[in-house]
Amino acid sequence: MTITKYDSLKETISDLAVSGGRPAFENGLHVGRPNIGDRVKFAQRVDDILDRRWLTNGGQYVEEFERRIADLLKVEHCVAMCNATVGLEIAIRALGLDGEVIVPSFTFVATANALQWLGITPVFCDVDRQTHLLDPGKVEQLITPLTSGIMGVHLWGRPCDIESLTEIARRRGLKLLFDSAHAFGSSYQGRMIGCFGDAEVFSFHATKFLNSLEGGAVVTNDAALAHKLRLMRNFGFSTYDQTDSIGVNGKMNEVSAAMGLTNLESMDEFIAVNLNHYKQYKEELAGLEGISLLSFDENERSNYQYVVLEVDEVKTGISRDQLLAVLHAENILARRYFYPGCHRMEPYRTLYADVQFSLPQTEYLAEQVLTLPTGQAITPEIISVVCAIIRTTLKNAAEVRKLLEKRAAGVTV
Ligand code: T4K
Repeated sequence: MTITKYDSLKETISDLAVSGGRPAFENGLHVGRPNIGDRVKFAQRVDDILDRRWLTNGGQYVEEFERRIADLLKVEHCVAMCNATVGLEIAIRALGLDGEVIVPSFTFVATANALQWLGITPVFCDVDRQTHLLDPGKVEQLITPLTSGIMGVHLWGRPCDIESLTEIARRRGLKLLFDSAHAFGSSYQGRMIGCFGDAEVFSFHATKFLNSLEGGAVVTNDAALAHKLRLMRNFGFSTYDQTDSIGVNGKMNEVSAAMGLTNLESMDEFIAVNLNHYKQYKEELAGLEGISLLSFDENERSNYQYVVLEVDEVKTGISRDQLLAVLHAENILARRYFYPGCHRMEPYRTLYADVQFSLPQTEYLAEQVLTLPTGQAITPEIISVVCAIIRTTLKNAAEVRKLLEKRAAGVTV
């Protein structure tokens, strides 16, 4: 990654690419660049797969990947999937969810899509402004006779209020499923995420800190559910040529499992890198009025895979979107995950047009949050430049704002 300006930054507006300066990076600096473990080990595994000509359907690497995950998380059953979206769909179906399921809107759209795809109504619940996670008090208010379950999302790898959600689900006779796509390697009250609710679903997509190229897994302590998940993942086959139930193709292939296994061996290293990056961002952005970095509970394990910034426009003098425009001009491709919230995306915007009024915290956060690059592909030097650009922007907020507003109004500047 070529950095074009570092020593020369004087924190004046002319330094910024939005005002005609050179972009800080020659190429796009992405959020979600994959972490890659030992390439030699991966290549050996791929060779072995090719030599044995066993590419998918009950392969030995998938079985090993499942075993290793179950051991690591101390959960009874792990069922690897081709991705987390299909994992969610299979888990939802295997749990027998129907009618309405309560979910946050402040999440990746796959969470809601998995329900809607199966003809289940995602009932959008607001989140807590501090934690960004499902607000259990509000969950309770949304339960109706049609509600069959609650789906919590451990957004950014930070666990939901599992204790309260478990209590509500038990008391109201509801299923509890967790979309744990972000939370592999995180813990809650000292236990690894994966042991909670009726089941939890992980993503090992390329952009996750631990990837299997594409991939996912459903984990559960319920043996009967695990059996169902395995059948549904493989068209419903219970024997060589007989199906027991309806199923789809949700299988993980052997090359994905080889990548997952290889990356599992470097998992601690990836987390250490993320943690160092997180600490550096925190230190270099400290004291900037109106900018706050989402924190993690230091008594728990976290994967630190998302660096989440909240931009308070009133205090900074510049909106999140204006800061984003500045960063993009520098080739820093920060993302506004999870803007605008599922409820403002189709088909939900049309189907549930009024729901926005009951989601004030989601609406607020969707306008404030920005995620910054981290992971193995990022270096301390890169972070220093990203932070210098943010500091420069805030220091010159009024001027930058004026410039961007004029440009938006079509005035040549
Ligand atoms: N639930 C939650 C809460 C989730 O966040 C997700 C997925 C799911 C469920 C479903 O999991 P999967 O079915 O995917 O296993 C990306 C990912 O595709 C998605 O997996 C992830 N969450 C979501 C948060 O991010 P996009 O639409 O932002 O992807 P895209 O193509 O814009 O890529 C993101 C960035 O990563 C880009 O800046 C480019 C960079 N990138 C991406 C890939 C694939 C790379 O540098 N290399 C790569 O190979 O959804």
